[in-house]
Amino acid sequence: MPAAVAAAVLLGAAAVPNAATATTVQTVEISGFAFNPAVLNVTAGDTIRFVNHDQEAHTVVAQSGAFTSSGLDTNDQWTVRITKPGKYPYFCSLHPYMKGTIVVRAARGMH
Ligand SMILES: [Cu+2]
Repeated sequence: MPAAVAAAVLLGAAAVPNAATATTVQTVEISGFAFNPAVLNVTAGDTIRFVNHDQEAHTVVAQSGAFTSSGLDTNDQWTVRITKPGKYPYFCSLHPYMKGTIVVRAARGMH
């Protein structure tokens, strides 16, 4: 099925040993003008979900430009899936003192 293969490559699933396995979702809670946890360790291919519990809007912007969220109002969620291992420091563009880091380690079998 060429179409399915193309879709898998587009999603970076080619690097995941078993593409049929559901992606792991990890959550960063935004509350009190802070990202919790401030440092989140994930595996390549994981999905990171940001949930804003504040009454104030926030955003999630990678310092490298690797990802940029839309504006998150109260109780809004935004997810990003990262397939490339590395350190991803990010901040809130509305409150630049709000900072966090996502550390992405290689999935098993990628070494
Ligand atoms: Cu903010």
